[in-house]
Amino acid sequence: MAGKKPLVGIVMGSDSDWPVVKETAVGLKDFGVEFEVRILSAHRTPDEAGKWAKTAERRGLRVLIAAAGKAAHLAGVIAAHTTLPVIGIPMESSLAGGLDSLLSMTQMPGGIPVLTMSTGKSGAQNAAIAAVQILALADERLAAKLKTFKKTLAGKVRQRDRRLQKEIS
Ligand code: RP5
Repeated sequence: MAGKKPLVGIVMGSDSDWPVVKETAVGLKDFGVEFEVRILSAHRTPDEAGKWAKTAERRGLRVLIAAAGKAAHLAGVIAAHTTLPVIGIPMESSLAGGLDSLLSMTQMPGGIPVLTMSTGKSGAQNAAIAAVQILALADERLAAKLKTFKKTLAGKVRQRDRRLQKEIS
């Protein structure tokens, strides 16, 4: 978001990840959270990826989100270079729907956690909400927005249930 200092840094391994990662950007925008988004690869641009992670904290970022697929090392490499929380989004791939990405991202060695979401758009959406939840620990305005968000979700389910009850009555 232009003009404001980003609090969340999103990084993805390829522009082919963007159609899914866009959901994260939309989610953060919905909560009014400023973010930056970059394409940086653990394998193709390792130096830039490491530099981005190393400088993230002093540039004011508070939560990092990393999306990658296949041998999905990006989130782990980012986590290796920072003490900021790193949320990972495994991208779906041609191998078992992205099981390779999920395992690469989630099977981190002790001491270097990556907070791994599910594959697919719900994972990308949850990455945004998880980042907001972390920021909300020190931001009452965001905490209130999260409570409203949960109420809205519950309201939608109740509405669907009412519709179903009508349909079967
Ligand atoms: C990963 O390899 C990327 O994150 C992407 O999910 C996957 C394929 O990349 P492209 O070949 O489409 O650039 O590094």
